[in-house]
Amino acid sequence: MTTPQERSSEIKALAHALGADCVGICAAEATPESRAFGAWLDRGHGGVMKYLERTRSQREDPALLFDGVRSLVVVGLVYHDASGAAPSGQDEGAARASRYARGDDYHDLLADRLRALAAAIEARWSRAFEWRAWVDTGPVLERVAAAYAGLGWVGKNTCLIHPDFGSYLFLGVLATDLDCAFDALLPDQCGTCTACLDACPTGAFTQAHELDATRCIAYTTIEDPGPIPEALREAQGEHVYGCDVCQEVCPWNQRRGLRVPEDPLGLRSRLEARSEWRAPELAWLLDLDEEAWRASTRGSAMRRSKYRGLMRNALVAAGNRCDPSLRAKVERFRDGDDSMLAEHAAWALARLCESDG
Ligand code: B12
Ligand code: SF4
Repeated sequence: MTTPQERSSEIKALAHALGADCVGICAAEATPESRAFGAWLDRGHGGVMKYLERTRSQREDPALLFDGVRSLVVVGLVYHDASGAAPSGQDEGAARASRYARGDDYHDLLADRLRALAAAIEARWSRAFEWRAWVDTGPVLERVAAAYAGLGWVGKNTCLIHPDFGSYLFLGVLATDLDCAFDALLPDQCGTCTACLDACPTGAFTQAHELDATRCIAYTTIEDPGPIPEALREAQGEHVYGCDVCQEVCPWNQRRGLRVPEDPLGLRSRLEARSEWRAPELAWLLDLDEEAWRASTRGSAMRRSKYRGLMRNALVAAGNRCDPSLRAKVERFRDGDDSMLAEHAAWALARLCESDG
């Protein structure tokens, strides 16, 4: 007869063997932080991300995930790339694409590991059990689950920070009906530091631990297919896909002792940046047609913005570059038949002209 403690230890060992860099287990139940999600939505901070609203009750209370659910096994996969965790020096002419999206799509990679974990658990105890595996897209607040599973603490930038690995860590959840022993919350180690809150280009934090997603560059450049609000365009700078600023400035991602775990299964190497995305040339981006975009984003999380969204983002970056040599590339969009891109191009051209004079 396996005790809950033994089961938890064995599940963790299996998860590590399958490539997880860290793993913890928490109860599938509501917490004060999961309950706070509804109020966040009611304040309008979720913007057009209607999928959050549709699964609101489950996000507020993981006991509603499915009948009989008891334990959430939360795994983390580190995605520091070869350049390390410190801010990447930007090459001349390069725009900025966030780290998480520069390599192969982490959703596929991690979801595959979670399915393998479920199969390994079934094999170990020779019986089927109820489970669901999610990476990002499931109706569960992964950071809250990760904190309760003892993987780290939720920083002021709202990211889950692991004490050894920092916050460049993908999360995935295997929800099960198994009876497990649970891990404990770790202490919050942000102290008095406010580097992330101070550095956010768009002022997206309403307070420590709370983000108005509609102001975040990850939202405006990826999640929202509509126009970038004019008031946020200048602050977007040269970010063309998401943003890492509130993580780059975090001392927990910069310190010397930051660990990059071994990669025996070659998972992390698949997350490493593809050469064209490490420091994407703005001129190259503006020249991309849809077919070339499709080729260079095959199997990448970068598909989410769609071609049109990436071009919109690149036009804003061009407007912020003030480089007259980009004019002809931007004019292509002003004269095209997509009215949203034409408007962004006109905005950029007005700023390119300013830099001429
Ligand atoms: C919607 C979403 C977004 C939105 C909103 C983010 C936000 N901060 O609210 C946008 C598009 C802006 C976004 C941006 C990014 N995202 Co995102 N996103 C999600 C998603 C799908 C849902 C998150 C959500 O529900 N947000 C609503 C708020 C209210 O929830 P929350 O952020 O989880 O906030 C909770 C905590 O702050 C917590 N909390 C606060 N204080 C305390 C204290 C304690 C003790 C505890 C326990 C909890 C706690 O309680 C809040 C809930 O009430 C998750 C995947 C998932 N299913 O969870 C990924 C996820 C959070 N994103 C992720 C990533 C990588 C990013 C980006 C780095 C991508 C990028 N480079 O562009 C940025 C980071 C920006 C930032 N500072 O958050 C990772 C985070 C990994 C990590 N180590 O934290 C996740 C988990 C995806 C994954 N599977 O790996 N994202
Ligand atoms: S990802 Fe960038 S825009 Fe979003 S909260 Fe962090 S610093 Fe601000």
